[in-house]
Amino acid sequence: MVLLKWFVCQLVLFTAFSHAFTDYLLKKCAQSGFCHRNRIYAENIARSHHSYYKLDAESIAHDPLQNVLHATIIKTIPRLDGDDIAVEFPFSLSFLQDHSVRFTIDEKERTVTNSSGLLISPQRYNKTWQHAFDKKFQDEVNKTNFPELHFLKQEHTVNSFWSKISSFLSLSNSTNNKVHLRNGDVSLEILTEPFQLKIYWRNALKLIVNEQNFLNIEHHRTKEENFAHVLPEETTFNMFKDDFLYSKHDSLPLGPESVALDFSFIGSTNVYGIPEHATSLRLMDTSGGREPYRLFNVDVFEYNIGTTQPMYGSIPFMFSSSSTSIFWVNAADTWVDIKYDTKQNKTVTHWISENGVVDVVVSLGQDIPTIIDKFTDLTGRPFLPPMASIGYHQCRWNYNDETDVLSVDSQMDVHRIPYDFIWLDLEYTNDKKYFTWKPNSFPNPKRLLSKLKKLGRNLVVLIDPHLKKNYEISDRVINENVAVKDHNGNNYIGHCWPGNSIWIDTMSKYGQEIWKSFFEKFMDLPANLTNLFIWNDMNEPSIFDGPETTAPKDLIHDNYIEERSVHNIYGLSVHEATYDAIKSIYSQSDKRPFLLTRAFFAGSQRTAATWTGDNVANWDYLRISIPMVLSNNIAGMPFIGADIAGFAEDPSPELIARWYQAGLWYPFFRAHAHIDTKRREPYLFNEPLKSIVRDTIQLRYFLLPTLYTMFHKSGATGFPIMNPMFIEHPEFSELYDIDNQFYWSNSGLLVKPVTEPDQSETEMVFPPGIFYEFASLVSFTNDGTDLIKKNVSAPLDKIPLFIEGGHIITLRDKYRRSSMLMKNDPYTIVIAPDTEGRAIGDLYVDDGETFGYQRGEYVETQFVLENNILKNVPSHIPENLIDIHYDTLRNTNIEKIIIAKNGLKHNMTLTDRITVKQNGKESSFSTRFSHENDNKITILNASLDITENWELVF
Ligand code: NBV
Repeated sequence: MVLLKWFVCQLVLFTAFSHAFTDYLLKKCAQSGFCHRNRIYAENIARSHHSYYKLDAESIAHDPLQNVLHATIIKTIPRLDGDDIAVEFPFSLSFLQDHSVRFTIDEKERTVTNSSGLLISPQRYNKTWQHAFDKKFQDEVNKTNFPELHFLKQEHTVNSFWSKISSFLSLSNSTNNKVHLRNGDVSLEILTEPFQLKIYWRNALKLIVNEQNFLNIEHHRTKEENFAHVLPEETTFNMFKDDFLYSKHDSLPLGPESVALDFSFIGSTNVYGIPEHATSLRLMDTSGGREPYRLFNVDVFEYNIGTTQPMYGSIPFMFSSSSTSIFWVNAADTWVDIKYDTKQNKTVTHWISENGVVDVVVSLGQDIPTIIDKFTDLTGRPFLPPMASIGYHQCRWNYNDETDVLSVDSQMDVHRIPYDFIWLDLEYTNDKKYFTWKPNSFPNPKRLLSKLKKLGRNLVVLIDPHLKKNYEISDRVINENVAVKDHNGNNYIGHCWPGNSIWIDTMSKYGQEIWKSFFEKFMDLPANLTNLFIWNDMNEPSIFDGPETTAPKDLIHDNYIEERSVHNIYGLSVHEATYDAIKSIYSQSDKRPFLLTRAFFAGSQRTAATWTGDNVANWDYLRISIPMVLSNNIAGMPFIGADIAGFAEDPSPELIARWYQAGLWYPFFRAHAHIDTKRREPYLFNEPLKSIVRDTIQLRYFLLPTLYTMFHKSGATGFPIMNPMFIEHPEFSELYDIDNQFYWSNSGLLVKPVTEPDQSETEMVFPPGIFYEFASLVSFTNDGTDLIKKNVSAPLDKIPLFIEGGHIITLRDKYRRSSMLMKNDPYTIVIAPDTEGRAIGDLYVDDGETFGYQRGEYVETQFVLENNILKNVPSHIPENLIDIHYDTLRNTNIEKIIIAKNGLKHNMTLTDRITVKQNGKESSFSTRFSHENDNKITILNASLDITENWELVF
């Protein structure tokens, strides 16, 4: 019996971990030289209270041309003989146009003495910003290392001592070791000894830089000199070697190079951001021996949940609930420690990167959307995806051949399941050689594309940056000398899907051109075929025989740059080069590209969507997908989803239903499955599952006008699409760690997907106000001033979904096979008044596929309900409306109006005529309406054009 119990226990344990990622492949902080050294340094400094870094007050100067304050930070290494070593670090500080503060700390020219054979640049890499910042900043600053962007005007000068920098800064009370600067609502103190920055917003202290004195820059020294260059608080662990089993061949040509700094967020014990991690939305405290969060792009098949381990993408952007953010502009391997200090109401964070420079942008504002707005202004707005790409994507590893694809295509129609994109994974290639098609399975890709095109459907194929050795494409890469090199300068050869492979170096301009030329040939299609798009997988890069599943850090990129310095932006460079290629190939038709990338960095949102990688078909992964998608949404990269219903393993029918119901809210809505799983296209399911999934996908399609409007909003301001509760209601601190319930942008749609088995109801939390159950518009009111919790019904065929009073949303609610076929459909609006009888809603419409919107070819309008009058207030109508209307925008009429009666101030009674005021004239139309229940009135035959001003009097 005991033995049996033991056996069962082992079995349970084994199955529990059988699909976990093999942890031991990845370093823990204690196994990573620079992470461990900095943690130890921080621990010792916290005890010794020493500081070795001061800013030389005499060195402060203002560069009027660049509008940058320059100074020198000096690190002094004490020596017993009194002959202290002083190392100089140039410091710069500037204000961006939006009043964000940017500062950098570099190391003065590094001369490498034993340069024999050194193939890499010894200077610290300081160009990450060029990849992360939006192009509009690039052009302005190409001439300088550290861009000035835009600067403040002189306000007033108080202290003449500092007049040399006063032409752009307003200074007050400056003393020898303290400089005060003011710029709009932001003010700043530079403390010189020890070096520290204090940053205020409207006179409230928000952030202290180097409060803990964790600033540490491992300056250049040789192995021989090292002894004299180490501070008493430092350890020399793995400074010149790496003894981690999988990376022990790292040649570490420049020895220790790390940069580290602490930031204390004042007045907040909630911090968010730094995706990608499979953890809660509110970041965890990592003190007390826990692992720091790590940002290092790696391939983590069946990743572990609840850990701070690195994943496929990295966005080094973090903000606090007190609306203060930091963007750590560094693409090297990075670890972040977080310690919440509830006593002092602050959060101490410690950022550690393996090399590069300190380059930080601090933004402050009145609320979190402002902070995200600033971040996406700097790093670029999320691209406006083609309308079709926010529909449903059907993917699988693999659809085997043309017949298979076309049969999925037609079966979806037979079963009335709309979809827009079908995907071809790895196996469509000829022997895993990208830019080729398997000849017997896909003999005629053009034929396939033109068949899909008939219903407006699209095909995505996978193209990865690893290229099989010895074929036309890889040969060209080698001949053109644009392959990534090993540390000896030879073309690096690693193992990936095709066997021995080389990697395209898209960090090189010429490499990008060569990459583009491959697409030009591969996508050489008739002009009317513009429905082929690309998926860049494995671009962390994933390397099977590489350390930690990725590239050796001593590989060499263009310009003698080590992989170590640019690791987290390599994936970005791959997908940007791919995007540019597709854009130029489709330039004739002006089509917007769609592109999916697995690896990402800050700035990836400009050109690509992403997903949460290789999850598993179980409830834990469904649950974690929500905070993961939310985290990317608040970090400027909203176009993300998770594989539905789990990539690896076979999901149960219940899990499938619940995953689609959750996935419909992901901005990127794609089903995907591992090659070893059973087929699970939705039409294969038995009832009632098939109907549940079909209704869910159809609901997504009905909501497309609202979702597209959200994408537009996000493209203008970075506003999250899956939007955490605390962003909409920051006044309730209880919402700061809620990550299983969320809003859809600012539409008022409030959802709590069911992520547990066997549920017939679930508990939701509601702020004050009136809430309508979406399908029935049955309402309830929270008329208190606090949050309330309420159980809501959630049987398997129901999504707990409400619309908050005060909102109007727009639908196209007729079933069509694809989004393109909805273009001629009229709109339906749903009005959910607040307790005062008011409601408001935005609608953005363009052709859904071209860049025409950038030339003003779009309609933007707002519906406003007040005093029983519904107004349409267009804010943008294209000049050439008539021309484009029938051609691309198609139907702009509202046909159906659904009103939640209970929220109306005056009890509305429907007469059979409704008055419309338009162009100073009054008319009325007789209505056909359905009075479905006491809560809902549906006007069925309105004919109101969204491009015109009108008022509807109920
Ligand atoms: O190309 C095959 C898969 C793909 O289906 C998946 O979505 C990617 O995340 N790819 C990874 C490579 C291998 C996965 C085991």
